[in-house]
Amino acid sequence: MRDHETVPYSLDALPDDEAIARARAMRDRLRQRRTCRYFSDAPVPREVIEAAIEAAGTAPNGANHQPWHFAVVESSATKRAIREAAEAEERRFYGEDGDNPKASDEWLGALRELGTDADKPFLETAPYLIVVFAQRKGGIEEDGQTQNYYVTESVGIACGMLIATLHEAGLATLTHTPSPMGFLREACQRPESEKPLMIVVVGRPSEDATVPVHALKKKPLGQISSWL
Ligand code: IYR
Repeated sequence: MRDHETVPYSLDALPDDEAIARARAMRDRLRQRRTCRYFSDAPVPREVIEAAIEAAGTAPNGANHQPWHFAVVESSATKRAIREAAEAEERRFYGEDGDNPKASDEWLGALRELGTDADKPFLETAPYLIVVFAQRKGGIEEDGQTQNYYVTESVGIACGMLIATLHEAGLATLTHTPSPMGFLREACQRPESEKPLMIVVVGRPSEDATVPVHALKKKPLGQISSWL
């Protein structure tokens, strides 16, 4: 290895049975997570959101440039503006604007089991929208110039850690990806060099919240893994 500054790294070694039990416990908690489309307006402590973003900010990423920005939207006016712009895009996607849908028949067919449509009331109801931006450039100093690497992969992993932490805190989330979503840059006052990646809607499920049965079908271990 080339010369570079280091500090020691160690982890407490766990007995095998404890390691297995912890991995299974984490798996079982994550199995409870659902993508939620029905939110209450019950408030959520800001500190939970802050800690979850800090957790996301520990994600492995290209050259440790940490190419992400999390814009937390709590203002009703901004939430309304995002809802209106997102619904306009979604009406075109689903063909609810009177034109042919932008989505293919196959795509619309795949969504049928989820029951989604262009209506996105949760964008106004939920207490927080975390709009996640990917920084194509900037480096660790956010100088707007330095090249970033593996940006989508890095920000994707960070989003996973964000969602897992929010779930651990007893909150419901929805990853929402209106397409195209360039409007989020203006709504969140972010620079041209940043690419909006997704909106993570955060809050408590409404009392009458449901999830589609389709979402409960998880591929078994034998299907999602192979051992070589
Ligand atoms: N963005 C649209 C469509 C949509 C697409 C996929 I793939 C989903 O898993 C869910 C929805 C919408 O939010 O309705």
